[in-house]
Amino acid sequence: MKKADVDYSLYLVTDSTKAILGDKDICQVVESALKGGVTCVQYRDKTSDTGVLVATGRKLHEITKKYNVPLLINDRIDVAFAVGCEGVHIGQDDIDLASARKLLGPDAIIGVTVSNLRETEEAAMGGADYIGIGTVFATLTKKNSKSIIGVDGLQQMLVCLHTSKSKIKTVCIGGINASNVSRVMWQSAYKEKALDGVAIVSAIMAAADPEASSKELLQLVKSPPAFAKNVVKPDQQTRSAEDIVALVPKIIKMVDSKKPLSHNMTNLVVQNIAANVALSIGASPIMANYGEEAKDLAALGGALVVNMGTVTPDGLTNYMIALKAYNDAGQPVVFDPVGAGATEVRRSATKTILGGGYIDVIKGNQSEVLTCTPGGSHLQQRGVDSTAGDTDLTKLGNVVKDLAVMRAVIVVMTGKTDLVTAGTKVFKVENGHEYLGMVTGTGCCLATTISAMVAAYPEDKLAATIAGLLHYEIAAELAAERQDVKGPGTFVPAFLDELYNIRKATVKGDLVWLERAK
Ligand code: 3NM
Ligand code: MG
Repeated sequence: MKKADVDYSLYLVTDSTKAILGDKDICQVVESALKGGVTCVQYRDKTSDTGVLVATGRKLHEITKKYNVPLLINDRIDVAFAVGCEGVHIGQDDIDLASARKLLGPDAIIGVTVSNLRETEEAAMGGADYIGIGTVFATLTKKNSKSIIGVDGLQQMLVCLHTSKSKIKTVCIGGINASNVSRVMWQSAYKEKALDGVAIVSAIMAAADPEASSKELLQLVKSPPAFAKNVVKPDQQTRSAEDIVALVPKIIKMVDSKKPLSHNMTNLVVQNIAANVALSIGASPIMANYGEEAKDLAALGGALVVNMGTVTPDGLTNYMIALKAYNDAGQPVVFDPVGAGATEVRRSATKTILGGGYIDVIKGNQSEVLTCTPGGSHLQQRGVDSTAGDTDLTKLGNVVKDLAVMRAVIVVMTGKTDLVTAGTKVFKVENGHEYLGMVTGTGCCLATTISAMVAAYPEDKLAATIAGLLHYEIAAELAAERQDVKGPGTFVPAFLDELYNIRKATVKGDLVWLERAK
């Protein structure tokens, strides 16, 4: 077996503890996992005597050889040498990479555990064959994890390897199981260096049927998740603004005819107005903050809005359940990180939401969006309405582009000029009215509007997002200009009227309103 041919797709790491292996025989479990399609095995036993390690290692090697799968030994070069297996896996506290290589020779497979950029670079430069990146999610299997890096951290390390043009193979580890594996693989592959596979302990070693679990996991590693079907395509990103504006009437009509569900998990302050906005644009609103309802609602073909307006621990749990339900159903999710940078609780919740599922559209003001960028979690925002104050649109454009690429999302950064991007081109929208900033919940209702558009026209979420923005902001202009509107109070009902009027006019083919798009 040549090292270059090793397939890391489904990498089993064994565990001999009572809590995971139980009373089962390790060799039988590994053999059934191999039958199920495991492509690489690491024998990891932190407690047994050396004699047991060597004896078990030899038995395991007889088995893995039958399946033409490499066997690596955790920590122990001497055991790997005695067993005569294909290599070792070493952590940061074990023997150093250079010495391991010297002892085992150039043909041995040597893998290294990394949890930050420095360790990643060192392992890649030092000639490791692969790295195990972790800990992705908190896991009971390894309670002494140095850091939980999330999908975020994983993405950053892959970007780093991509930049340095490294050929090193990569797997991730920690809390990977059937419920998240296909999402993690997909979210770690967009544009940048892709993950080669996943390393798994308990989801196979503790499974009732390791063969069936391995089969399922391998299938999930290789197949894109449901939400990936309608990701914005490269040619949709490079269109002209005019091409997108030309699609707006069609999208608004789609909302009118399909009446998509807009499922809002939102704060008390805006529930009423968000529901009215949804009705005015022709969508069907439901305000449902209980996560357990999401599975049934997602099956109705609508979109979810996660609005972090009044985040609580319970609320966060509910968001995560709903996010998973919509991801599994392949239905779109709009994230409104209200006040994301205002408190430590919100910064942490933002990280949890972004790392715990796939978001189609992130919509926020400047400081909210900046808080969603890697490294953005340290930014301090004053309140929910404040902006970070940067007016350099080119610079901001690059920030939103990077965010869109890294997370494979559409980003809408609202402000005097709104920026919209899916990663390639930044579209600027200059519409809107200052009254929008004087009424509570108008940002939240924009997310509701966008959710209806992407639900009605999922094949082109970028155009749908821009359609939502134009419908919304031009309605605000038309309302503000009305004779009967004297200020923010009279603006609200007029705004609902104009949202409705734009829809009705568009359905009739009257597109005068759209001439205001700028
Ligand atoms: N190493 P499970 S996490 C062995 O972060 C190991 O380096 C980790 O177990 C690291 O698949 C981990 O059951 C345990 O979550 C992974
Ligand atoms: Mg170790």
